Amino acid sequence: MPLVHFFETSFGRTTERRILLITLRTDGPDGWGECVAGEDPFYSEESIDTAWYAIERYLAPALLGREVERGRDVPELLARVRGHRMAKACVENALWDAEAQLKNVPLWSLLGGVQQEIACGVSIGIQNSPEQLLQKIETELAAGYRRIKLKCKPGWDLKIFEKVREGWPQIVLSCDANSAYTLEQVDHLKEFDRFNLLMIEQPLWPDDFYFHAQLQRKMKTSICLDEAIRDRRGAQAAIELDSCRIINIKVGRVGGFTEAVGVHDAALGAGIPVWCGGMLESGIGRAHNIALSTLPGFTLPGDVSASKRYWKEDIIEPAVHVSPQGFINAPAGPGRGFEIKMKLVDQLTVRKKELLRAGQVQQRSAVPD
Ligand code: OSB
Ligand code: MG
Repeated sequence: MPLVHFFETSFGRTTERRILLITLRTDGPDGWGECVAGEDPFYSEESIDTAWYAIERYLAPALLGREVERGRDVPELLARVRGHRMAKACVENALWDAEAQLKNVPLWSLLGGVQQEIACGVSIGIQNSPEQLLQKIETELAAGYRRIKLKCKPGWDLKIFEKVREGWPQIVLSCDANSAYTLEQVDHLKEFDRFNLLMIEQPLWPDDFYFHAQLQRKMKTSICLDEAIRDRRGAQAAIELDSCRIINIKVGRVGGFTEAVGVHDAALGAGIPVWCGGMLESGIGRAHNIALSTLPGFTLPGDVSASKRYWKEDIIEPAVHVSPQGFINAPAGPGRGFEIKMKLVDQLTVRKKELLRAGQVQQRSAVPD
């Protein structure tokens, strides 16, 4: 799916997405999952191709033909496989999706959500010029978004923040480095404190807690961890070490809804605010992010934005809409609360495979390999 506008981070530019979707057949309704892994292993170790491999070879066989009643029973069935969290999340979340439909409740309430209105922010990538960035900010603020997050890296940071603060001294502003700095740049990073940023997201290495704690002691701006938080245990460690004062929760990054709720609970218990991150998802991942964002600890605006910021036509119906005040309403219907546009999904599909339990014969229409 081509993006409406390219998206550039410190690790590269994306112009179109390759997305892996799962339809999970159950005795009841079908559940859908979206794998948020990137096209290349630049954000994390996973990519869309390693997810396909992990699901086909290990994760699907661990579930096929089994009695599994709840989404939250899935992690233990997949636990033998180490890592591959985005692949696991794709499978587990599809089961939650089916479970909520079967129980005839919204997915968000099954997850323990309480907030019917979700505050939305936007993540604005590195642009071709500062002028192009200022133009984008103008557009997003006019659309109602409640927090602007700027991607940054050496050479696209202090000068940019200066220009943005000149135009908008008061807006809620944050930045995301995607691990573009090292501790040798501590004096440079301390300069970020001049711009009244809500947070700096993942300034250092993607697997690090220890040096982030050192940096947090030297900076006033709150550090938020994204890449480094891989599970609830990691969240507890990072909080105890004071490696971060805010956590970005991405359901794919932590391996599924069960663990995402666990990270949320750990943060809520420690008084650490969380928000829902995004991975340029299509509508299915987007619907799942909306559901997660309704949990009580999600007190900061997320990177959960309208479909039209990303796609000419999203694969769900209705498309995700953000109000002029910058909120998304949690859907009232059962399950994910958005229909899949099957015709569009079929048109966009370049490869599909039906995975069956041993001895099962192919049902429904024949599916090419
Ligand atoms: O670090 O939050 C990130 C997109 C791809 C990979 C990593 C990140 C992002 C975003 C975009 O910031 C969030 C979104 O709008 O989906
Ligand atoms: Mg991030």
